Amino acid sequence: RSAEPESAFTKPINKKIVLGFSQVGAEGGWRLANTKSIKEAAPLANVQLRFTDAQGKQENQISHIQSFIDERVDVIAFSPIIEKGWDAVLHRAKAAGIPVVLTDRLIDSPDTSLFTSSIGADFIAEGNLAALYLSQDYADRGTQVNVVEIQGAAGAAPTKQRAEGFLEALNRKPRMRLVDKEPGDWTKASGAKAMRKLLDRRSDIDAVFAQNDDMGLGAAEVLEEEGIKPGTDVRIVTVDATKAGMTALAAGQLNYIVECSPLIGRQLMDVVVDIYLGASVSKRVLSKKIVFDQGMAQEALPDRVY
Ligand code: GYE
Repeated sequence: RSAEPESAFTKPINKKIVLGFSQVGAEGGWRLANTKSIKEAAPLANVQLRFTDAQGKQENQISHIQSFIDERVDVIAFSPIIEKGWDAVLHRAKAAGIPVVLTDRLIDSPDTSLFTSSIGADFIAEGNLAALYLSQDYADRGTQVNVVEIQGAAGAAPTKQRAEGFLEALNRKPRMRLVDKEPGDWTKASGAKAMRKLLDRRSDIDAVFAQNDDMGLGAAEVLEEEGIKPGTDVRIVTVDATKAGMTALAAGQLNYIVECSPLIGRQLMDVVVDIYLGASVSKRVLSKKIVFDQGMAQEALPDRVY
């Protein structure tokens, strides 16, 4: 289940294609697996990867992209830390004739000619599924269910779209109510901090939606410290399905995880090679997902590679 989608590797390409890639950072298990997947896929496709790590800062990503333009790489790819503020640098890439591929996250710009393709998950659907699976568990409950949300970093596509998708689906269920939310920054520590604040503000929390596993794990730890059993007294749903998340799910501390696969390296290289050769590529390439419950997590854990 966790293997990457099949593709025609190794690629029959005569020249090394130079790909400049700017990564978000190394904020957690998902990101590390994503980096590994991209680094492993590049040589299989005869792609020479210039990998840079923006350490969570947009200004770093913009200067990486500018250097890739100056070096005249064949293709630029990056995972935009936040949605806005890319137009100027991407116009320069376009003017230089260098195609751009977005990975994982998206940009918010009216000019869709600024990138050739984007590869990643449907964040709105992830949010929908998190709400719908959670509400299943309360189908028989007659009273209001108080749900809180721990969000990812402000301004990022998954933060906005997971929140949107979650609220939209939760609002379809009469007794489910989003009563409070707190921002995090995708890390376990930020999830713990957010959970503490939420518990300080109210004592009637039934369920938590954490926008990624790491933040959900931080929240679970805080609940535990407060004598509240995560997964039982307070139900938790998260997104990602990293090994750490799946371990906690299998142990009953989480209730559901919506998978968001970081293993998109091969899909990226396929698109890069196609663009380089001049073939037409899809504007949007979706990564795969499934939803895990506790039993499924136990089954899937032994083969989990990230
Ligand atoms: O869910 C989170 C990571 O952009 C989809 O970034 C990605 C998110 C992922 O920090 O764990």
